Amino acid sequence: MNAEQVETLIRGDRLTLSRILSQVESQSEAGKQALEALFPFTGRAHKIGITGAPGAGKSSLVNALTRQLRRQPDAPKVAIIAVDPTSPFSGGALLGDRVRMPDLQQDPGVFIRSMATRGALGGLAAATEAFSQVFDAAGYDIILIETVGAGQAEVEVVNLAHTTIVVDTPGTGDEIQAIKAGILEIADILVVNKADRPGADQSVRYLQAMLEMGYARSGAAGHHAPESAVKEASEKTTHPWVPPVLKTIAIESQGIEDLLGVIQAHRKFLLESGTWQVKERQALQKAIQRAITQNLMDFWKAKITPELFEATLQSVVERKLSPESAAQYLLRTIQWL
Ligand SMILES: Nc1nc2c(ncn2[C@@H]2O[C@H](COP(=O)(O)OP(=O)(O)O)[C@@H](O)[C@H]2O)c(=O)[nH]1
Ligand SMILES: [Mg+2]
Repeated sequence: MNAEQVETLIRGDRLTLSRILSQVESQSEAGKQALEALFPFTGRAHKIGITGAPGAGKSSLVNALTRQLRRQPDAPKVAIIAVDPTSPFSGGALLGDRVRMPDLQQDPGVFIRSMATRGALGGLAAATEAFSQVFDAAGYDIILIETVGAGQAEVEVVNLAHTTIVVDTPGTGDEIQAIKAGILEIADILVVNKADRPGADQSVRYLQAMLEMGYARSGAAGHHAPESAVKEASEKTTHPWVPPVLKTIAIESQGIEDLLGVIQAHRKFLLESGTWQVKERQALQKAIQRAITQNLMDFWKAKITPELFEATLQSVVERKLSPESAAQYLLRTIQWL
C-alpha cells in the first residue's frame, strides 16, 4: 500500500476500503502492509460493542442507532462490523441483516461489513481489531461491532470496545443467562429491547437489582473488576460510571435518542476520567502480545521440518517423550535468529 492509496482511502473511497478489508481479512501480505501503513492514522474512532443473545434485536438496534447518529448535526461516519462466528458468509442471518438495513446501504457515510472468520489465525478479536483499524484510519467516527454474546471469543471481541452495550429482552429468562455468562460484568449500558412486549419494566428492575448487587459486592465501578487499571481510572472521578438500564423498541426507533445520549455520556465519562486512555493502552498491549504469539508461531512453522515434527510426535505417541518435553526439544532445535 503506497502513500497514494492511503490518501485515496482517507479521502473516503469505498472501493479501496472494500479491497483493503478483504486483504486484511484474508491475512494476505497486502493486508499486513495496509495495516502497517494505516496504523499512524488510527486511534480516533469510538468503538461500541453490541452484544446479546441471537434474536434480541442487536441488528435492529444497530440499524436504528446508525440512522439516529446520521441525523446528528455533525453526521458522524458510521462503520458497522457484524461479527457472526456461527453462520457462513452467505448465511441467512447476514442476508437478513442486509434486508433490515436497506436505507443504510445507500448512505455514503455508512459502511456495513460482515465477518465470519471462525478459526481464522489470531481469532475473531484480532480480525475485528484489524477491521476497526482500517475503518478508524478511513475516518469513520463510530464503529459499531455487533456480536452474539455466547462465549469467550465474543467477550474478547467486546473487550476491544470503548463502550459495551448488552441487549436483553423481556420475559425470556435471558437475565439469568446474562448473569451466568458473566455478560452483566462487561456492560457499560444495558438495553431491554422489545419493550413493546409484556414484562419490560420487570426486566429493567431485575437488571437494576442485579447491578446493585454487583456493586455492593465489589464497590463502585466494580463491573470492570478484572481490568484493575480501568477500575482505578474510573474510580478517580467523583462520579464513577453506573451502567444505566434503558428500554428500547428498535423496530419503531423508540428509546434510541436516549440510548445515543447515554452512549455520548459514556464517551465523555471515559475521556474525562482517563479511562479512555487506559483502555487504549491495554488494547495496544494486547495487540503486541497477539503479534508476538503470531510471530513466534510463524517462525516456528517455518523452521521445523515436517520430518522432525513427525519423528518427535512418534516419540510422544510411544510415550518416550511428554508433550511438554517434546515442545522444549523442538524449540531448542530451532536455530534462533
Ligand atoms: N416486537 C419487537 N420485535 C423486534 C424489536 N427489535 C427487533 N425485533 C425483531 O426481532 C427479530 C430479531 O431481530 P434482530 O435485530 O435480527 O436480532 P439479532 O439477532 O439480535 O441481531 C426480528 O424479527 C426483528 O424484527 C422490537 O423492539 N420489538
Ligand atoms: Mg443480528
